[in-house]
Amino acid sequence: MKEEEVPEGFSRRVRTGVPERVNPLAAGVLRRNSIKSWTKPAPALYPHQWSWDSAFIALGLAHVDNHRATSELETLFANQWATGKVPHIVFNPEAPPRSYFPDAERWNSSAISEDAPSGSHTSGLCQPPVHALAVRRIWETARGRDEQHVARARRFLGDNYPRLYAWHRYLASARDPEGSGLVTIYHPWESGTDNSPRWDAALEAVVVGDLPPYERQDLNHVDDPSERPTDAEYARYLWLIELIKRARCDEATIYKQHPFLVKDALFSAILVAANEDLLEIAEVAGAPEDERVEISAWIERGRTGLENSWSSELGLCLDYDLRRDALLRARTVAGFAPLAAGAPGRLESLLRTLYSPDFLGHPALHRALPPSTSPAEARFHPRSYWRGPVWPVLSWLLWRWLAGAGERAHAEVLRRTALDQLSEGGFAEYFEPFTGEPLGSDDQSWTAAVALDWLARDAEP
Ligand code: 9WN
Repeated sequence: MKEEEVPEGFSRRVRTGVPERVNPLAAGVLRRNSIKSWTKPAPALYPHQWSWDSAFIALGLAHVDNHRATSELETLFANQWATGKVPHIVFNPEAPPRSYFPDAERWNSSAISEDAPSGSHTSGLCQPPVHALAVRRIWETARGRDEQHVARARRFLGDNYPRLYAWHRYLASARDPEGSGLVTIYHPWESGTDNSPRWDAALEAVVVGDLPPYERQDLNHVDDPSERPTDAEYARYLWLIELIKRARCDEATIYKQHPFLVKDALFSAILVAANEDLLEIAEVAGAPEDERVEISAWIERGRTGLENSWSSELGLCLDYDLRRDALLRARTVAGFAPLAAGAPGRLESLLRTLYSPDFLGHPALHRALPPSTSPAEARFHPRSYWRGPVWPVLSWLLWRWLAGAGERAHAEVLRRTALDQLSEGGFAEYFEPFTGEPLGSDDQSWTAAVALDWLARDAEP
């Protein structure tokens, strides 16, 4: 058996439990999910290209195949909208029929909006902007190699800086006309944490109208429907898409009449971190001074926005429902978002919350890894998607933020614990927090990708 080959049943549980085995196995997952120049998030459940998945995938690939990492992002950015928006899904024309819903036909974006790319099919939503983090990782890993790698990466940064800048400018303007420093989302799918209790109150206010018929495909790919959002949630998800299509994806129209309009703290924090990386990329790419000044202003505005989202009562930051003019009260991992911006003045409170029994200090946790929703939340569910399970990509974000905030010892313990989880449970999409049972899809690409990034730390001096 070659190193990266996975015997039957092996993907659910990496039986050896030896962390050194994780590296070739993770690279193997990415190789098997790879289609030409991009990577499926999962073998069957997600047959198209997803935006923030691809960013994480590129970040992991940077360690094993820098060139393939660049093509992952280039394929995604080739489908950028005229507004600068990077679509949340680029549909794969070769995906098996009826494999994912809503599909390209249901979205029909190029027919409804002139801003959509005409030669391909994309969704009309977007997802958190992890891309600049990946581009920076591509640069860092190339710098450790020969001249040729450095020259190619420099070219890649130069070619792609304008696309990243346009993407971030879109988020700072169309998605924040108030200048609050916080990004507005139009759909829970834009948050990437779809059925998180973060969105319950805002979603409950959405009254579903006449929906064209549809058939869910996602339930065919998991063992148990409780691991996925409910039918009631799906009806609302699809109704919101219907409304966005009726608005022809026009931002001003959506802003005026859409029933789900929410300031997303996690998305906004990722944007702050991504803008910090964009500044570095701008430097390498020799970007104009006025653009660098603008990016710095976005960072400052983002920090202020996060500070204004702070809840002293919960020791976390919260999302904000623009339609009902109300904070969305939920204890979820997203509440640690200010850490992404260095958490000035809030670090102590955030660490207290993080290590309290509401999160990592919960006595029943299988491992001290962040449950997506606090077990102390009434709406917590240990098997249901973003309502409780541990998601390795969120552990990765928390790890990076802790390290960035100077909490290196905490970050290191988190990294090792997260690797132990993968070595025991394989590259699942998410994990039951009390038993460690792998849930959702097997062989999830971004889980493998963050493992590669974590393991690369072992090689560092
Ligand atoms: C809807 C691909 C995506 C992730 C999201 C995750 C899930 C899609 C779905 O899968 O969302 O976009 O069908 O449930 O919630 O974060 O990008 O892995």
